[in-house]
Amino acid sequence: MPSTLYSVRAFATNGIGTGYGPQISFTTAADDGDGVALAVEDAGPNGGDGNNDGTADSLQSNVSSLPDATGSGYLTLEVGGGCATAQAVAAVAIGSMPTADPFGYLYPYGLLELTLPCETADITVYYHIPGATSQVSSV
Ligand SMILES: [Ca+2]
Ligand SMILES: [Ca+2]
Repeated sequence: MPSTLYSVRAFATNGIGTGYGPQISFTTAADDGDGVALAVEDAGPNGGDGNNDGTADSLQSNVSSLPDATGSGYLTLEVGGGCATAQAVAAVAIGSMPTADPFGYLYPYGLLELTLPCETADITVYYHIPGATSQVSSV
């Protein structure tokens, strides 16, 4: 969603007439479209730049920083490889998997769910978890 200018003004009417409050205007920040609230990304690791590329993740539709589903810390998801954006990014608990993992893997920091508007992508996940080794995975 692009940034949007809003103007609001309060008014009250009684038997004497109508009184108006001051007009107040504010501009909403542009949403980068990845499904993670700007404030959540801005509160992320490294001053809101979880992939440490020098640009706030809240300005990058292909980078999402959000708390993991277990409350352990933040995860940063980075989409590349010709896919320019991730959508509807969310941290989900392992219990939300439709079927049990047939390989028996453990997911100590839950799962990330996302929608990609492309067929293939390189996905990197950065783990910002106290006591955990930062890990990069590409699929
Ligand atoms: Ca970044
Ligand atoms: Ca983002």
